[in-house]
Amino acid sequence: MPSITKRTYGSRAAAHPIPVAQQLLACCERKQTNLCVSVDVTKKAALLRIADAAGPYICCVKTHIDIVEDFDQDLVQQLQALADKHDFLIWEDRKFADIGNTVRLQYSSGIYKIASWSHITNAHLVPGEGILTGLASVGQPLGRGLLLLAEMSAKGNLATGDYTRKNVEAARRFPDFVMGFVAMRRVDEREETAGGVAPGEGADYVIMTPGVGLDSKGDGMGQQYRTPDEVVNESGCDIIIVGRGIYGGGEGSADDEIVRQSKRYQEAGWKAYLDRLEQ
Ligand code: 5BU
Repeated sequence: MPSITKRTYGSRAAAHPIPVAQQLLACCERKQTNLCVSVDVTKKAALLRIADAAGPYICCVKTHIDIVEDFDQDLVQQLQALADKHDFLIWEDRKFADIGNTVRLQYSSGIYKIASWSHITNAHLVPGEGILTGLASVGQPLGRGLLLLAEMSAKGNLATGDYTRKNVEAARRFPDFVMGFVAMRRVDEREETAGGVAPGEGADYVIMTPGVGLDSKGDGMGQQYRTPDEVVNESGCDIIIVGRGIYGGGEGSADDEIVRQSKRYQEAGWKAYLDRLEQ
């Protein structure tokens, strides 16, 4: 079997054990996009408008639902309708980081009921593997997938070295729920595991990568940007996550500018993927 970076999204979709990873990879193949738009805005109408404008060019919408000032269940329903209309998945970037019992409640309950609408969510391993048991108890029966935050994009972040390796090892113990990593490179490659052949080695993990920008190198608050080519072709990541590069950081970008930037990142991300397959 060729290494993951040499396989097409379509072939990986067909073989993947986690249904939501199959859906995501198949969507990439179908729409010829590895672009996830990160919609970090504080108004419901702006979130829906950006998701609708970017919709044809993306495989996933990433939300921070707790920053939306006028959140209601209708927002979730409208977002789900857009996901159906445009064929994309929804990822709530919740970054769970508590003990199993607490995250179980945070994931299923409260105002947001994240597990009821978000195909994908993510977690830090800081509390230990109980966080995975807690989240899996809610998400797995619903067919959801989890990303572990093995690395981060921000300058000086502490998700490095042994911590990153521990994330990969923990993922291998939850093969029906952990579908991949937020990471800056292919953290799951053999040489990155702690010696020898780990159980589950060879599993297919989707690497989703923030800190992507074509026009800027940072934001003055620690964010560090790389190009789609650096992320997908040079570093072997699978999905590029772009926020302010698409909607300009405000809520007021015109729809045609959102469309223009979404197309631009889609084309750059897809070209990087084709170049990676060819090399
Ligand atoms: P930007 O506007 O493209 O910089 O937005 C990046 C998004 O990705 C934003 O929602 C962050 O919360 C998210 N992010 C990140 O930037 N870096 C990380 O390491 C992780 C998430 Br994890």
